[in-house]
This record gives sequence, structure tokens and C-alpha cells, in this order.
Amino acid sequence: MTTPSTSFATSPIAAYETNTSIAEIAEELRLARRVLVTTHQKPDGDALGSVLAVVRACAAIGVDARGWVVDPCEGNLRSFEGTTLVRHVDPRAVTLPEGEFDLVVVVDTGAWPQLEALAPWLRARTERVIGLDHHARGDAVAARRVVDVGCGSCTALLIRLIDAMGVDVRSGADERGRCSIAEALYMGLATDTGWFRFPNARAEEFALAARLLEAGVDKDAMYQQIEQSSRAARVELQACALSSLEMLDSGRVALMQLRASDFGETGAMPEETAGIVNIPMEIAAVRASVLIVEDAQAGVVKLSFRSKPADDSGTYIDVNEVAARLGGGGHIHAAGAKQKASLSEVVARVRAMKF
Ligand SMILES: [Mn+2]
Repeated sequence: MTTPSTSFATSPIAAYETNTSIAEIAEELRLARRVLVTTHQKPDGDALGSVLAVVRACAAIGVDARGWVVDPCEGNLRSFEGTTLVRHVDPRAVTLPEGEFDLVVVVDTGAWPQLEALAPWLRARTERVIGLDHHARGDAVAARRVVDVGCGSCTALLIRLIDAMGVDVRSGADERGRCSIAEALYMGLATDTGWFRFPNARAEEFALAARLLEAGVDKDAMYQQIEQSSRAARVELQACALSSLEMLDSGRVALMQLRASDFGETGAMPEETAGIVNIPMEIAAVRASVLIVEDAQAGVVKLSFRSKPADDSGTYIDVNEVAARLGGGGHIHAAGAKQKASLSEVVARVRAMKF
């Protein structure tokens, strides 16, 4: 038997709670001179959008801030960075931020396993680390944090910070009206809610979306840029995943796998797996979907879990709990895990699980 490479279970869940206020954090940022903003490795739209929003908000009040992001990060997302200062770091050759920072803001995660590359650097300055997150599980990464699992995206939490800082969401826009704080917030909100289709898109999320659109966000251009600008290789990778589709638990759970060779044959990049796990959710009987990806370079196998909201009988699969059994975590309807084992071992493990 192999053990999970990382575990959220080592830290008590109860400790991962809000222990300061948005107003306090806004005040700390106002008083800071140099701020570093970072997020989980392999940032998605919400992670990068959150970094961009905080960096731009700091810039709007004259605070020197920069983003620090461990790749891979999809180019479609990166195109929204504009001239905002974000350093992208290779996960295999991590360089540490240079110089000192009064504050380090960690957004969209609070879990050590997702911050591996920067962990020693962060641990050496815990007192200066601030966390802003909407995940249920996390560790003592930040001395002061605000965690709100009721937010559909981390950017839906950040709007409160931007307002408390007294910053206009239109700040940062270029002459074409692009690259504003509003655009960064919308990127996080739209992508984390599956373009407002997932259960976490509630009245508050739509209200925030309306406010951001009124502030000038071009939602159609963003949708096209993020969702309709794929390379053919990505669609070929989807075909590989679909050809591996199998049903577990009398068709309630869909399982797909991607071998390292699938990436070699299609020429697809690791980050091009995004969204593939959702495809089997189109099947009526499917209540949850699992995608298992072999990452030969990192020597790990990565799992993504998705589930549908409660059905007519009120039942649903809590994939946060399922992922936790494999040392991972996330949300009730979207979670992930990592295993140091072979692809076939992990597939066998998932086939044997109770959902
Ligand atoms: Mn998020």
C-alpha cells in the first residue's frame, strides 16, 4: 500500500476559521509598503483573478504590490494580466521572492499541500501572512485570515476587501477598458461558478456579476478568450479521457483516466485537462465524476472530483469528503487529491471506494 503524498487531515478543520476582519486586513494593506500576493500552485481563473484583483487594489492606493504564482497557468487566463506585475515561477525550479515584504497575502487557498513551493518561505514569516479564502479546509498558513465558504469564488470574498479599501472596481483599466479590478473579480467569479451554472452561483454571485458588468467587464470577450480558444490538442485529450470512461456504483459515478502517454500522443499540456472532469456530468444517472491523471514528470497521480447538487430525494455525493479519504479536499461539489502511486493503483483504489 502507498500513502497519499500530502494530507489535509493533519491539521484540525476547526482551526481553519476567520480570526480577523476584512476591515482589519484593509487597514494593514493601507499601512504596508511592499506586499506579495500569492495563491495555490497551478492557478485557475479564481486564483489568478484573486491575485490580480489584490495587486491592482494595492496599486490603486499607492502600495507596491506584486503577484507571485507557481505555474502551470493557462495562457488563456494569463492574457488578462495586462501590465499587472505577476511573476510566474516554474514549479520544478522555484525561485523565491526577492527582498522583504511587509505583508504576504495568500488568496484562494490556505492549504500547505497547495503552497508546497513557497512553504518554507511562508513558514518563516507566518506573522506577516494574511489569508483570504473560500475553501472549507486549510492549515495555519496565515496568522490572520478570513475564510467564507459561502462565497462562490474567492473574488466574491475579495469584493468586500476592495470596498473596505475604498478602491473603485474600475481601477487599473487600460485605454480599452480592459484589465480592471472588476475584470479580475469577474474572471474568478465566472470560472469558479462554471459560468454561473454550478450550485455555488446564488443570488449574491449574480448580484456581484451585475455590478461588475456595470463596471465595464466584457463578459462575451472573456468567455471567448477563456472557453473558446483551445488548441486542437486539448480536444484530442478530451477524446482520450472519454474513451477511458467507465461507470461505477451502477452508473452513479463516472470514472475517467488520462495516462502520461495520452499527453505525449496528443501534445496536450497538463493544464489542458481543466474542465474534462465535468463532461460525464451530462449523463442523467451520473451523480459524481472522477478524473485521474498520471503526471509522470512529478511522479504523482492527480484526482479531480465533481458532483451534482441534491437530486429530488435530497441526496448528493460530498466529494470533499471523498477526496479527504485520499488526503485531498476542496468543496462539497468540487474537490481534488494527489497520490504517490501508479495510475493503475489509484484507479483500483477509486473503483473500490464507496461514494
Ligand atoms: Mn476558488
